[in-house]
Amino acid sequence: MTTKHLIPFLLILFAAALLASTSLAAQPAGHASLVIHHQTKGCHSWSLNNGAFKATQTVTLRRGGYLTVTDNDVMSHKLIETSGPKALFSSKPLSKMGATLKVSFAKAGTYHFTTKAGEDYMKGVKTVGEDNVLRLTVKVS
Ligand SMILES: [Cu+2]
Repeated sequence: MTTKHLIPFLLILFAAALLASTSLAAQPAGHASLVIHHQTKGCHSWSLNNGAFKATQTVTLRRGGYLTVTDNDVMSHKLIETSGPKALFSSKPLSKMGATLKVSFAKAGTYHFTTKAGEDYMKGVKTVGEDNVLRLTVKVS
């Protein structure tokens, strides 16, 4: 190989390496976790992968990926799918503190969820303002 041919060859190598690294970075995760906790204002919120606690969360997963949801709130929560392809629930509602469930996503698309909080929580729990409605968008590609 002459020097004249070496430069375009190196450029192609560089472009290929760049392409490979960006496609790796664009690959969505196969797993994410959500934790619901109790708070005085709004009663509850949830955190995605140990991030900030908010009422509304959005997560991107790869096809075949799954989500674990843990209820550390003082009340039960029922995770309900409101739209999108049918997600697969591993178990029953989050009926007590520390309960965990797994949701799997076999199909690409946008899934929407909400939770229905149980009213059966302990007496004496004080909250401020309207109870938050937890919402979740899962984008699967
Ligand atoms: Cu709550």
